Amino acid sequence: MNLHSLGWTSSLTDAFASRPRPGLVPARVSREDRGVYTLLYEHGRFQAEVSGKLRHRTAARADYPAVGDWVVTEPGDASSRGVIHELLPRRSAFIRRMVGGQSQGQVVAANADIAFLVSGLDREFNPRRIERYLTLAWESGADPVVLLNKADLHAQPELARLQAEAIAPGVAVFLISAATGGGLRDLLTLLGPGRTGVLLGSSGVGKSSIINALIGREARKTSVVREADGRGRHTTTHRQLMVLPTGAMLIDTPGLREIQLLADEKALDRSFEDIDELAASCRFRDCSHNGEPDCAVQHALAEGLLEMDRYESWLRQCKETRFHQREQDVLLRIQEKKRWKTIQKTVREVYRYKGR
Ligand SMILES: Nc1nc2c(ncn2[C@@H]2O[C@H](COP(=O)(O)OP(=O)(O)OP(=O)(O)O)[C@@H](O)[C@H]2O)c(=O)[nH]1
Ligand SMILES: [Zn+2]
Repeated sequence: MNLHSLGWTSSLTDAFASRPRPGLVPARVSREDRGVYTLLYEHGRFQAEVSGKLRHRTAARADYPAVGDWVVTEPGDASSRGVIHELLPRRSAFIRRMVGGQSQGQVVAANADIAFLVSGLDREFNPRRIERYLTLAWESGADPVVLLNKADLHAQPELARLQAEAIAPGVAVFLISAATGGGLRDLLTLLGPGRTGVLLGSSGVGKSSIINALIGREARKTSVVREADGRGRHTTTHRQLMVLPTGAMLIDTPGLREIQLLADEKALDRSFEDIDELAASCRFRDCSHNGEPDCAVQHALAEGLLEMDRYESWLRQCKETRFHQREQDVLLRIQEKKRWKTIQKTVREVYRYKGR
């Protein structure tokens, strides 16, 4: 296996070259399981752990290696695990907020070229959910593509496609079926050899089934969706990067129970381009579109040019984003305070020492 077929790029060559040390090789994270990483590299795969030094230097959880990351390593052998010394710069990162309301994000998938936003057509189509995933995808740096899976279960799949296209302007929408294999060839054409896709979507939409269909065997466990609420059972418990027979790579992620935004307002504007464009015609530059006079957004709502549901979804996402930014500011201030305390303490100690 050569590095390029794992998605290696010339900017990674440069980043790696600036870390010259004999015996170190680049490798890509295929899986992480309680601190034990499975890495793919030129000569196959090996298991490794993060070096003590790297752990010490890494304060934020998002800066730890994640599935899809490129790392600088010292491969192990049959008797010992390898060591991960450094994380190479990411081209894209899909971040989700941690459970428990902490502001620190967790990287779900790194270095994906395409973010596949998967919905299942067996359930009622949820445009709001797609909008949320879209915002996250724009934020991540990967190109979003909407996958409407289980097309075999829908009476009018083309209608669903039109609906999806309407809420995701400019984004490709694929109708597929992991069960019949329909549409999968187009998906593979899009995701060429050496490229990486990440599958995102609620539990039960068929992410693992899609991978199995593409690999041609049961590489990932799947389970029947519960009848009562149409939800999956969270069969996928870990993230993994899989190499497909075509040479493309796919990262499967456990269904995110609730998607919390860790996006900035720029990404939001991209998901809601229509509202952003309207905003240019509001009387006030900083219009919040929530009652100001001569508001183009309110005008469009009144005229029926903008759907109320979409507007409300936008309002909700704005609120969340702002809430998160405030939270982030508070955290920064606390960190800054701590840093100052340490500096002051050191200064005091130095003076005390000098005074003796
Ligand atoms: N009819 C039909 N059923 C499908 C299709 N894709 C998946 N399924 C079924 O949907 C159920 C859930 O599929 P999974 O692949 O386990 O879903 P998942 O998104 O990986 O779920 P988690 O692992 O919980 O995140 C299984 O019973 C699959 O057989 C499809 O295209 N058509
Ligand atoms: Zn306005």
